[in-house]
Amino acid sequence: MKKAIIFGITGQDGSYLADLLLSKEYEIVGIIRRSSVNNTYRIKHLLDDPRLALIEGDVTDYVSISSAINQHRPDEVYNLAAQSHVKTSFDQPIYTWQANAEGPLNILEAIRNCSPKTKFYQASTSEMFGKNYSIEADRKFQSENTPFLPQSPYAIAKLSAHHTVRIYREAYDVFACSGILFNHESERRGELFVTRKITKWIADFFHWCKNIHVKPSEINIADLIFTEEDIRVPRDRFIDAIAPIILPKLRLGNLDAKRDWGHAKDYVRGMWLMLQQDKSDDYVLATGHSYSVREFLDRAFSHIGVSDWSKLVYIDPAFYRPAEVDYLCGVADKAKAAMGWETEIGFETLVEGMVDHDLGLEAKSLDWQDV
Ligand code: NDP
Ligand code: GDR
Repeated sequence: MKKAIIFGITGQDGSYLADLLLSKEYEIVGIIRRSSVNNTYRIKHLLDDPRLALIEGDVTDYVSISSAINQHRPDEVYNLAAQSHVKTSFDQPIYTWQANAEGPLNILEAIRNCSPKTKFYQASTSEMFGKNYSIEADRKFQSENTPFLPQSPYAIAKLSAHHTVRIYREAYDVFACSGILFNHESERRGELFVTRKITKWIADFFHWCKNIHVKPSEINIADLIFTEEDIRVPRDRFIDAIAPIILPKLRLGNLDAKRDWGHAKDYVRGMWLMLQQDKSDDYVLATGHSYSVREFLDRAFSHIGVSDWSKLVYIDPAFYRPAEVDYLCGVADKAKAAMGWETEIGFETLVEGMVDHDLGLEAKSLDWQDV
């Protein structure tokens, strides 16, 4: 039985990776941060599995990391731990550096010193490309050959870690891989990332409509009063309304940014595949398709029958970033050729699945009567 340590097991990717490794009969040690609230809800379905052990640790603390690696000497270590919110990194650049740049360095040093045969996966990111892209035959894209031009403290720290991985591979002969992963989402996505923020709000809106006895698909915008920041139901029209009369609008920032969005389940399979290769290397994982936040809104709202969402969204400057990444579209040809990796879950299925999940309709078709 192989043994793996997962840093960041309580996050979106960590939880899916744990599902995958357990399905492959691994023994897993998950490193979790002490927290005053329960931070294991994404892995609650795994907590009784005897093959999973959780121990406390923090990637900024070399002592806890090296002691875990020394004690378990795992076959594989996956570092998914990070301060992963790009906008937050502008407010907390120093902590972001400690977690995202020094954290992986701490883990690699512990591997080099205590368990040099352990294979290592680092969660690199398309954010490292920042403003840069390659162009061929009028197509704009990023691949392993596109130069990096990071646009945030988050991306700068991740780029440092990316180069650290390469140095440990070349200078110390550690089997270390970086996956340059483009955005991947799911029903387990953190609620402050734009996709989940949208699908959660749509579910709130759907239930709000239901409480005022109107289907979202049949809602007459003229029956609602819109102020800049919220939506109201006129009391004279919905005399029996039991819902809150006021619903705050969906507050978003830049709707024109384009992202290459896939499903996290596909991406954790790619992480695992990287560590099963004969040689360590870096790979882009992406779908090859790019959509704007606006297009994500179109798809998500149309799933509940709303075609014009413009009055339901409030553009709030607070959600703009001091520096933005405008366009991401990855080419994962190298991963496909070397490992046979490609995505199985497309954009529509991803978006509709997230909306259905937030509506409480997982695995059911969307039916007004059921909600
Ligand atoms: P999440 O934010 O969902 O999860 C991050 C995880 O890291 C959580 O388990 C969190 O713990 C843990 N963590 C944060 N700081 C520390 C620390 N100091 N010590 C130990 N653990 C810590 O991120 P995702 O699952 O979405 O992403 C996984 C990794 O992949 C991250 O490194 C991210 O930067 C990177 N990435 C993600 C992409 C995506 O689209 N999802 C794309 C490219 C890269 P807690 O639960 O306690 O907060
Ligand atoms: P990103 O994801 O920054 O790409 O990083 P996020 O969902 O935060 O933003 C995507 C785009 O949407 C725009 N946007 C908003 N974003 C948020 N969070 N909230 C809003 O209200 C909002 N309105 C518009 C953003 O400006 C941006 O252009 C994610 C993380 O998972 C990183 O850890 C990972 O490395 C990259 O993906 C690849």
